[in-house]
Amino acid sequence: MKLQGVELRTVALPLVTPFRTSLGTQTTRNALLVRVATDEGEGYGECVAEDEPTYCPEYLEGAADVIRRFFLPALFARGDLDPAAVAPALRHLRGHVMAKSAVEMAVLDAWLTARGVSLATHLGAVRRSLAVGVSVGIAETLDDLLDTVDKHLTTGYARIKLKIEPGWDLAPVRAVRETFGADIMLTVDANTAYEAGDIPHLAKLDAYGLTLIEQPFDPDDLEAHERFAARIGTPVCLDESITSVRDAAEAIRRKACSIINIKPGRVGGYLEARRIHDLAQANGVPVWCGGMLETGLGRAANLALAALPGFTLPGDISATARYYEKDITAPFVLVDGRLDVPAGPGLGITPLPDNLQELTTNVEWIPG
Ligand code: OSB
Ligand code: MG
Repeated sequence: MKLQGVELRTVALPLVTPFRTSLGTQTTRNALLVRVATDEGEGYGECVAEDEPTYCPEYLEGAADVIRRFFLPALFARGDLDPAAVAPALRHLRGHVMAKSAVEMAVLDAWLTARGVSLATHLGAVRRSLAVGVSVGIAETLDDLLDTVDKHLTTGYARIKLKIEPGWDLAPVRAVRETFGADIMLTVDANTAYEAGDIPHLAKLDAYGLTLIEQPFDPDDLEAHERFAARIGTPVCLDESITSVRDAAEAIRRKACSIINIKPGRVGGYLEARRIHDLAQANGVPVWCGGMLETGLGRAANLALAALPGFTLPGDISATARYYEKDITAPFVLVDGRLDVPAGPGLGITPLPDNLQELTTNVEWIPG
């Protein structure tokens, strides 16, 4: 497949309600879309970098810049391109895993669409629909939180994840357990808001039957996660700390986690995500698919990945309506608490031209 040109497009999707985490409050999802044009047809990728480098070092404008300035010249220089060749062709360019993931995703979509194969089939999916979870932001009051959780449980979500931070941890978890009972699947995510000195405090979460505690400490601080995991009965899950299959191997070896959140963008793409899945499965470590408030494109691809056999916990792959009134694709709707895994060629979904146009804030065509 020969790359002929690439379109970089920024879209702005207003959130139905603000999303607050220990990292900040978000009211609009600005997303960078990568459309590759090739001699065999086109494909779409989504870059999950956010506006600011708070979750990770990448940010949206920086991702667009590194794709435009460094990735595309390297890829245009190649005569022939297939999905597995993208990461090796960009390996000499350090970091920028989210930007790399978006480009690889677009090439996967184009290449698989031309061959009539779905991403789910290509990755090795074993399920056609999935029970999914929802990530619940930090609320103003416990009553507001309980209303929100009630609404999500009524909608049919199979797992509730509460965002926590110092000052908003034990009380919200206790309130949700007391109100909705011991049977709901409940997890928490701190997005690195704690320090090793908080271990005795966080260990009190053991009383609430959580399925996992996600990323309490700094991405670099495997040591603190290791100590915490040794101290607490609740499984520790890593998100920000895992940016490659090598990181995953190290974290498993050191027992810094017993569950891994896999986000394709955070690890450089869907193919590396599958390698982490395979490694985790070989080590008996459950994985689940994290989310970055994706548009319908990223959501479609995440559903394909999460249909692999080792993804044994519900992912942060909520229905479109959880975040957006209007998306660039047709909405994903929860039916009996499940989302269908797209079965069509490539991502199995394409943007709706009118929605795309309405939500676009910037477009740039880069010829090969
Ligand atoms: O830590 O999982 C996270 C959103 C943005 C950045 C980081 C995270 C999240 C979420 C939301 O938890 C996941 C989603 O619903 O897409
Ligand atoms: Mg997380």
